[in-house]
Amino acid sequence: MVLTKLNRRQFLILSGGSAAAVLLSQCDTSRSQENAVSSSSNSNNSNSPSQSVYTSSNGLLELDLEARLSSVSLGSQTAQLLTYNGQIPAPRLEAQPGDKVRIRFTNNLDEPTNLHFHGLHIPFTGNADNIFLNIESGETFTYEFDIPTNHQAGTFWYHPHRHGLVAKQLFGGLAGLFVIRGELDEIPEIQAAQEEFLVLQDFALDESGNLLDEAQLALMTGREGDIITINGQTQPQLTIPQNGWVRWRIVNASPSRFYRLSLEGHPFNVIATDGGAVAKPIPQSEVLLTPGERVEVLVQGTAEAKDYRLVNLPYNRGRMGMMGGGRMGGGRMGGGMMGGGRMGGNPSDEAPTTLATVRYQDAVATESVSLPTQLADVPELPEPNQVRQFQLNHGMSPGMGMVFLINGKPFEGDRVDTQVRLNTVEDWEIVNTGMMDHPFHVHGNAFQVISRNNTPERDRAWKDTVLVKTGETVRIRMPFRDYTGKTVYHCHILDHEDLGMMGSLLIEA
Ligand SMILES: [Cu+2]
Repeated sequence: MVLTKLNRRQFLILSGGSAAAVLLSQCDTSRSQENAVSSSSNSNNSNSPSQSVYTSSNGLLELDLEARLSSVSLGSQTAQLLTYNGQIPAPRLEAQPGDKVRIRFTNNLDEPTNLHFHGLHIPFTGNADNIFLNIESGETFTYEFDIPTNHQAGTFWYHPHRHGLVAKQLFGGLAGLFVIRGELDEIPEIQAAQEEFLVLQDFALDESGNLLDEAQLALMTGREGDIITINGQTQPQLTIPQNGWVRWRIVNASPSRFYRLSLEGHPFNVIATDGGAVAKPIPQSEVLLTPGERVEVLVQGTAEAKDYRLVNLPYNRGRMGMMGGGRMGGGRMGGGMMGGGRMGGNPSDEAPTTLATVRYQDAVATESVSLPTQLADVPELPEPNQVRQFQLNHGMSPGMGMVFLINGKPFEGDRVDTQVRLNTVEDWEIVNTGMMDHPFHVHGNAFQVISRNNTPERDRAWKDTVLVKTGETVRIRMPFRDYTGKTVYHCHILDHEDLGMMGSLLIEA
């Protein structure tokens, strides 16, 4: 088996007899190559579905993608989940700057949906990253767009974004990686590292493996499930080359759950955030990943060779009280609308949980590996043309119950909330006056965090989702480049988005 530099140790197998073979038999000659990837790190769970990878070839990434209910092995259970092409997580898509992407998407769910390409700088109108599209059950729609020739390399992802159904569909399992290859991947030290993708998802199932009904979930807090998976597996075993480096490319694909990740005995070296590379590696003992965020870290395998736990540390992101009162005594409101326990909605603030076990494997010669010193030029943005403020809060609405608001208003698709000019730079102050943390996400253009509560941000980085804690003001600086039209910004606790915490952004020439 010949292994490429970028996915050494990932054995490429053309799957026979599966859906992949059916897809390949229908394809024209220009179709992108699809490979089923069976990583040795998945050895803990041999009956999990194979994850496929679609890679562009000759400038074209082309595939069929079908959203449907599928029977999937999840931990010790067989689960009925919402999938793209029957896979949890969905197929990984890989393209390069300048490529054309064509996705023939079929909605075989029993309700409308669409696709959002989270973090990609592509048009947000027409048949590109257009979250206003409504693809009805049974319909097929062809997405087609070009990746700009100057697009950042990075870890992006795709998921449904049909307003009102986003949290439900993501929590059903609909999420996959969209990787743009580029300069970061060419740095020799990074090429030498073992590359792994970690898609973090959580699920809530009944005893028969069916998704829990929404009535059983804590929607106000943001739904969380007690089954946490990495690449569709519960507590998988991951590997690090002894004396070498592993590059973990992590996405939080959960609708509400925060992950505060720490690996016993091993610091993380952050090399990329949502929008691609940072200037140089940033050592951190832990990484907080809120819904929608991505991070890339390098980890060195030079500790004692034994098993280490990748843990999710406690985090209190706040929770809703009975009638929306404030937080009490520096802690959180106890209980919340749905009570505690399994469906209490926020178990992640209680105790560390083990997400995976990490083991050393395949010793690498020590002298051949090192941490890269310089990764990318992250330019300082010019002073803003305009400063705006966005207040995140919640309230009661007659007939609607609890609603989540931006600047006092719940989302309405026909309204334009924020109008900006193309080729300008703006500072947005995101003010959280509510009692829960809200990760704020903007579609279409990446931004840089300038300050949090007036404390300047230490490291310059491209982001598209930023945590705004309760009581906090986060200032972001954003250039509006290349594309005009209407898109959105919203809280990435997707129940909050579905319950109104979204605004529309019109970019005009
Ligand atoms: Cu929120």
